Amino acid sequence: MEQTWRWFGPEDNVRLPQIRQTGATGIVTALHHIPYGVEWSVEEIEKRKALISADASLGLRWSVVESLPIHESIKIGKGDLAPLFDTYRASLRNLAKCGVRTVCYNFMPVLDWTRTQLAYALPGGGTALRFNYHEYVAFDCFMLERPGAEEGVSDEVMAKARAWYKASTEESRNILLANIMAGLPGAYDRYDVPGLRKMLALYGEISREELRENFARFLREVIPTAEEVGVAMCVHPDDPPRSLFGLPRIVSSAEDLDFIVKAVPSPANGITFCTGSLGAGAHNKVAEMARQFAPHVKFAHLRNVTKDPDGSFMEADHLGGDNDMVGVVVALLEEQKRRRDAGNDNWRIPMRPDHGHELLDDVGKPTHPGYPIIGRLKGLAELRGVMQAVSQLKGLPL
Ligand code: CS2
Ligand code: MN
Repeated sequence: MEQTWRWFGPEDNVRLPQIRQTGATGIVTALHHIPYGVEWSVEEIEKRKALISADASLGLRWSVVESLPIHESIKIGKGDLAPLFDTYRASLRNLAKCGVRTVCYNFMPVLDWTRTQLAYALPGGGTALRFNYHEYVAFDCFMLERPGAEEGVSDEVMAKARAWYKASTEESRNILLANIMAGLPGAYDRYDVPGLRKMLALYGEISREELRENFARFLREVIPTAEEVGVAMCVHPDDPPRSLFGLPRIVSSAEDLDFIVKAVPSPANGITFCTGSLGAGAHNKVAEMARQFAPHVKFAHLRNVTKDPDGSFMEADHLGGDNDMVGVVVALLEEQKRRRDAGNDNWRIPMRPDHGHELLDDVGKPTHPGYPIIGRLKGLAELRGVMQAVSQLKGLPL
């Protein structure tokens, strides 16, 4: 697999030579300064490419775009969408012209990944990201005051949520809001409570079927262009893989992935297999899903989670947690062999350690939540060991 590393661009505190030291050779990045819905010009793409290859001795290349964001209007499915589809297609053409051919994106309404706690203390020091279901419920019911928020919440969780809220201070409520908003990595849009209410109102009572249809429409609009110019689009799953704030999420299960790949069958209509996002849902068996969807996987995010029975979860060590990481690696390496044997030159799947813990010298350093260097370095090193062992024992190409 191609070992890659997410780099937020020139503003990232992690520098390219440091990335090389982790052993990664592929860079995963995006033009975060370009607002959603604006075309990525060849000039801007070339500028970023030039930064990545400025020091040829590092041997880095721009392997994957993460993300080329989809404008909310496309997800909502209202308004004059034609110019937005045009722009998206133009950006794909420009990326292809510059040789960047794997594009990750997501179709999560309003929020990207969502956590309630960014610095859960680990034994011996260091921190992890957590999603505490009762804190999410407290936010939804008592801060956002969303009508219907209490539906489906057990009495036990509701009691914990109420207790959290009762004991909260203005400061702890503000921290919770900021934590929930932190999952828009690289994006600078953050909502406050009234702003979030306004965004949710734009979606109104959108149903799962409507959101799915808006997604299928997006695929019908852009996949033929992606296929024509040789770009693989790969949708990132919802994190967590369940409805949030009353909004449906439609990239959360095997059934969802099946709907997506069948909506517009094409080699350009692929999946980002994110084990941490999918694995946060008790309904997802990630190794099984990796085997089922292997032919569609164009990019892999490898990390792990530990789930609690109430729906809370925490980001675990990359090889710890509830998900069968070795099983996923086996499935992906087998898929690589299948592609290579079928004569596909581009058989190697880019992978990256997704989030990592904040550890050692990283503690207290400003980074994008989830993206400290040492925790990701540790994750990558562990994953590299698994890949090497599986490859050697099963005779599969690395
Ligand atoms: C990422 C996602 O940090 C993360 O968990 O995997 O935020 C991902 O970048 C987007 O959802 C992709 O569009
Ligand atoms: Mn991910």
